[in-house]
Amino acid sequence: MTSNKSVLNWIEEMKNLVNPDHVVFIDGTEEQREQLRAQAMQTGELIKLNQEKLPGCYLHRTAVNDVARVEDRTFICSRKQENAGPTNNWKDPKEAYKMLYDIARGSYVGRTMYVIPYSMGPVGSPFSKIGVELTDSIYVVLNMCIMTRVGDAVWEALGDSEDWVKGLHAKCDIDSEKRYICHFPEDNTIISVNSGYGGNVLLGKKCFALRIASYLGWQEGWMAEHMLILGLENPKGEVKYIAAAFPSACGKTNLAMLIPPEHFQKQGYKVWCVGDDIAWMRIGPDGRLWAVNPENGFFGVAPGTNAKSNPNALASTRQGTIFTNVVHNVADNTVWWEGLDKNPPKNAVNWKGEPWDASKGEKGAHPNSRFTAPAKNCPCISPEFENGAGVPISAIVFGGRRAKTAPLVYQSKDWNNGVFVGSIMASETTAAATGAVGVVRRDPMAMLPFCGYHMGDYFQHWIDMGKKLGDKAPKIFNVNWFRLDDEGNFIWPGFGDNMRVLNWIIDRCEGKVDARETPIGYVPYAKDIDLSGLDFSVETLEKILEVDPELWKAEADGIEEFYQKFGGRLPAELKTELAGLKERLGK
Ligand code: GTP
Ligand code: SPV
Ligand code: MN
Repeated sequence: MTSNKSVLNWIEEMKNLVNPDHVVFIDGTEEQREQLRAQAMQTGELIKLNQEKLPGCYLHRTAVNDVARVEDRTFICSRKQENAGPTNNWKDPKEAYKMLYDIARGSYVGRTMYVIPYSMGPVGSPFSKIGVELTDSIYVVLNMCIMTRVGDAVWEALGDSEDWVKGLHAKCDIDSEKRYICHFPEDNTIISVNSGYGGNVLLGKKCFALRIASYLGWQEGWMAEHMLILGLENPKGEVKYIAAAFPSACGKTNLAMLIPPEHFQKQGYKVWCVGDDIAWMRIGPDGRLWAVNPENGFFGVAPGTNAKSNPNALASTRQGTIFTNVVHNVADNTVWWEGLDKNPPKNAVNWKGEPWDASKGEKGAHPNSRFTAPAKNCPCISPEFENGAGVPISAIVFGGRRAKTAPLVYQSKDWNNGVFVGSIMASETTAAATGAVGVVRRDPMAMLPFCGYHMGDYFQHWIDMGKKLGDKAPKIFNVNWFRLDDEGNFIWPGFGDNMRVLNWIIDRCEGKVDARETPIGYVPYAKDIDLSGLDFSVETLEKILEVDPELWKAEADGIEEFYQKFGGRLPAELKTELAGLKERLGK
């Protein structure tokens, strides 16, 4: 418990609003978690899985209308509309509070208010930040206990400080018409109503660690990014760190935990996972950029995860994990999803809770079904995972799903050009958010749904960070694992083989390889990507390294149109970069 006045006053205020029958403080102990699991099993909120095969694992199903983030119902409630910028939905904070309080009023009657004190980053580290989430969902409590550091130690670290983030979550009736995910960056406040889906309700994650934190980072001179962090160890035992931003369901968890192809393993290469979704980055005392993963677990996409594509993620889910919206294999009380193996269970229940027969062609797991797994389960978790000072970043990598246009990998010319490369990112949409899937949209730095302020100011912040970093700035790259052939198949094998590209990236950072200059940046010579042990021809590699000037001319038009949105808040440096690209393309 806490005696922090700012916390107690706010809890009192919220209690009066939502009117719970009981209030329970989450203390972080296993005993309390076990009690909550027992309660959730009684109501059907959780299904206990086969404890021999999956110890400590549970299955949960969300409401069928509540399976992904809702970007059209997510709002940045800055006092001035212009500060939310053209890429965010905005509501006036006064009106938003009134609307949300009207929805949440009395909604905890007959329910319990759980008070979750949590730390983003190791508890007590100077770079960590504290939040308090109020929720009426045991599922949220148990997920937060995996995804963040929860418990009494957090109250101790907070002391009587007023520097913490308020989060109110109310399930209400899971009414999708009254679902709102609202952020008040100037008040350090988040309110989420009428949802029970992870990204909308685990308020430490996208709401705090990206939307609120990106705003705080802008104010305080650091960066909160939608990035994985990995360490690449070479045969000499040297580890270089890479941070990479890909949009939702575009391969961060997979890359963060990759297992190098045998040829590289034998030489002694190894990948260490520091984080799979979010990076908080600051300039360290040595002038370099240092990154921390503020989370404590993985909220990963289940479909496609298997012993070949991502054995480390699969291993992470074998104990203490909550599965959401996957198939229930009733025969042995385990779980299944598309792409786990080629043997869908016979006696099974789909993500909606209905009897399911794979042979009828309908998917059993929701495409955005997820696992919530403790980071410490991951066989390749980095020894630096708990290090509050973070790890020094050598390279920043952007990437997305592009069937054409973007080559397998290229390097930007310098920091400002790299910010340009990040700002023009485009990717096909996925099932991680509601709405159409497979439509190409601009998603700058993979932050389109997560930037808590004006995207033009965000670009400027990136430019300014580069000025401060000077020649210690990480090198910036772009990758695309998703080029398609004429039949619609992925050309590049991806997954573990992406290691071959990471090696080129590190070699470039160390000035060890030459590259070919193109209008968009530096592209590898095919001979410099090590294809040993892979059945993949140099000709095909050359094809996916091509930069087609005609496609890029059309791309430049698209960028120009996109940039117009930002008006006077588009940094002059990015206008210069666009002009430079057009000139190099002969436009
Ligand atoms: P969020 O958790 O939503 O932020 O997603 P993420 O970026 O962590 O994506 P994740 O690693 O879970 O990958 C999502 C899907 O992308 C997986 O189901 C894979 O099928 C696919 N994927 C990941 N890496 C590759 C790759 O290298 N090549 C191909 N073709 N597909 C990939
Ligand atoms: C994403 O959509 O980028 C995720 C999952 O990582 S969620 O927590 O729903 O945002
Ligand atoms: Mn994500």
